[in-house]
Amino acid sequence: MATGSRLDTCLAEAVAAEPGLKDTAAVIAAIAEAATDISEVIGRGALGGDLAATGAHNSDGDVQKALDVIAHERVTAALRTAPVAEVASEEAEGVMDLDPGAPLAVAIDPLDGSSNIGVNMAVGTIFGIRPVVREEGNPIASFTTPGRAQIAAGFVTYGPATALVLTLGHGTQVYVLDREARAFRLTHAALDVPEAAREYAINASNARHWDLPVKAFIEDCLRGAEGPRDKDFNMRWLGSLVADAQRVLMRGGVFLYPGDGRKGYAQGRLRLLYEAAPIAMLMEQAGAGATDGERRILDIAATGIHERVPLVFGSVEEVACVATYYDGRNHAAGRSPLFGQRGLMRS
Ligand code: AFP
Repeated sequence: MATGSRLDTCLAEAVAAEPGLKDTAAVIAAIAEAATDISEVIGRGALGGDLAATGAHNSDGDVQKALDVIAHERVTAALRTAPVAEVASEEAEGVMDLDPGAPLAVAIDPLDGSSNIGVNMAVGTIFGIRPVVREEGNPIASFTTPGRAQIAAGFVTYGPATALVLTLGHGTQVYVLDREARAFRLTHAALDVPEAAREYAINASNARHWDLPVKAFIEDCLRGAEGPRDKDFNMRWLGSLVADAQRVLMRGGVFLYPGDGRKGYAQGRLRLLYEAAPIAMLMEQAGAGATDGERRILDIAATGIHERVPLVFGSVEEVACVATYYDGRNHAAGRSPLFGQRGLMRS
C-alpha cells in the first residue's frame, strides 16, 4: 500500500489478498463515511450549535451531549448499510439488532472524549468488528468472546487532522482525511511503537485512590533518574482516550487508567468491548502491549456489553514493568514503612 493511497484502494487490496475480509471492508468503509460527516460537524464547532448541550443519560448514567447523539445516530445509520447483524454501542442500553442474516457484529463508542467537545479538544470514534456468534440463551454471545476474536479494529481521532487508525490483523495503519476529496489517504503503512518509553499518561488527580502497585509505579516514574527507573519521565493526560492512544502509537509511552478506590471505579472507567479491546488490537498489531495491569486485554471476555476494565497500554517494556508492580516484585521493595501515608502517594 503506497503512501497517499485512498482507503477504498487499500481495502480493495486487502480483500484481494484475503477475500474473507470483504464484509469487514464494507463495514470499515461505512464507518469511514460516517466519520467524514462527524468530522465536518465537529469542524464547525459552535457555529453548528451547542454540540456540548446536555440531554438524556446513556447506559452508564453519563450525561449525553448533543454530539454523542449525533455521532451515535450517524454511525448506526451507516452500519445499517453494511453487513452488520448486531451493534453494541456506548449510547444504547442493549445490543441493537440490524440485519439478522449478516455475518458481523460491531462494538462502537460513537463519540469518545465527549467532555472535550465544548472546549475544542480532540475527540474520537472507536470500533471493534467481530464475527456473529449464536449461542442458545446468550443474547450477547457475539460480544462475550475474548477481544482476540476481533477481525478488525480502529478509531478515528477528530483532532487538528481527522485520522483513522486501523488494523485488519496485518499491522496498524494510519489514514488522514483529505477533506477536498472526502477520502481517507494512507500516511503510515505500518506503525512500530518504540519498545522503551519516557512518557506516561494517567489522571494524577486520582493518586490518593490508586492501589499500591500503581502508586509505586508512578512514584518510581516521578523519582526519575534518581530512582530505580534510572531515567526521567514526562507526563501527558489529554482526557481523550483516542488522542492519548494515537500519541502512544506514534511515539511510544504508557497509558494507565487503573481501577481505583472511588465508588464505581473498582474496574476503572474505560469499557472493555468498545474502548479497551479495539485499542488493544491496534496496540498489539503495532508491536505494543495492552493489559488490565496484569492480564492481556485480548484474552479477557466481557460478561456485559458495558463492562469496565482497568487499562494499561503502550511500549512493551513499560507495560511489562507495570506488571512487575502488580505481582509484588516492585511495589514494596525499598519503600518507606510510611509509603502510602506520606507525600503524593498517601492513601
Ligand atoms: P468522556 O467521554 O466522558 O469525556 O470520557 C472520556 C474517557 O472515557 C476517555 O476518553 C478518557 O481517557 C477518560 O475518560 C478520561 O477520564 P477522566 O476524566 O477520569 O480523566
